[in-house]
Amino acid sequence: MIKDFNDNGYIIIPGFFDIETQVKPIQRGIQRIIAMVADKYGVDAPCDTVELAMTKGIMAIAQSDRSRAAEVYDAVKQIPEFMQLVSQPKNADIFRELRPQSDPGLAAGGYGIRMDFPSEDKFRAFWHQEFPAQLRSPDGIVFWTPLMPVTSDMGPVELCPGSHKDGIVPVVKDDGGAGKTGAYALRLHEEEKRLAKYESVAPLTQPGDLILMDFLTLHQSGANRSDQPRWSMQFRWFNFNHPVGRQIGWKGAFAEGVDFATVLPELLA
Ligand SMILES: O=C(O)CCC(=O)C(=O)O
Ligand SMILES: [Fe+2]
Repeated sequence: MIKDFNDNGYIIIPGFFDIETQVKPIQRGIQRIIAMVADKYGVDAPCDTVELAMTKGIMAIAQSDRSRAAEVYDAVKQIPEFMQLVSQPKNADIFRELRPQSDPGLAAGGYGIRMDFPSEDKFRAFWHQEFPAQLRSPDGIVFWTPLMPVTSDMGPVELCPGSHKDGIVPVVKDDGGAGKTGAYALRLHEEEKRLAKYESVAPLTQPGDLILMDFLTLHQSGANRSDQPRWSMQFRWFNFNHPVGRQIGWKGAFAEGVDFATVLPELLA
């Protein structure tokens, strides 16, 4: 797996997290928050089971008023069991295995729970590398794991195997005509030309499965064309013991209100 990670810039570890003790408590927390938000706004949202709340329930809230779904989005990342999964010692262990001699750090503000709604493009992440969007250190690793089974019509995350080997790619700012802001408004410099060099994969994953991605691997959000949100958790670990990390004082980017271009202007094409 270490070799695969180094060759391809990503690996998938099936069943890395325990469903009963790690995933279900988060799902139940999400169910409770969805029920509370529905109740607050008087939305008739089915929430009797985790499954209902995370499909029809959240859809009913979003359809009543999209900003109410944003309230759920901001709340769910504060579920204690989510923070426990993000910071569990096993994550540091695997980081150290993939980055020998590293001193692992956990990126502040670099963790969250995505709800990718059907046919919504504003929050879709176009092809990108994690480093400009998150900074901290270039040898960071994205941890990505679904909260509901991901099917192909839900637009699984897409990656370009091997693309990390070409190093840091400069970016340009572009809101995609969709009012995108922050990290969502970055595009790769000469995107088409760069992407043409690679194959892409769109792995299907189940709760418990973990995708680990190098901070330099090109990836993007797929397009959700199903009738329910794609739910996933992501968080980032990085290496304190990296010269560029030390140079920039392990600064973060958008997640802490910092424009990466003020930290590393050379990242802007
Ligand atoms: O899940 C997605 O759509 C995008 C995820 C992503 O870019 C990340 O986790 O870094
Ligand atoms: Fe990303």
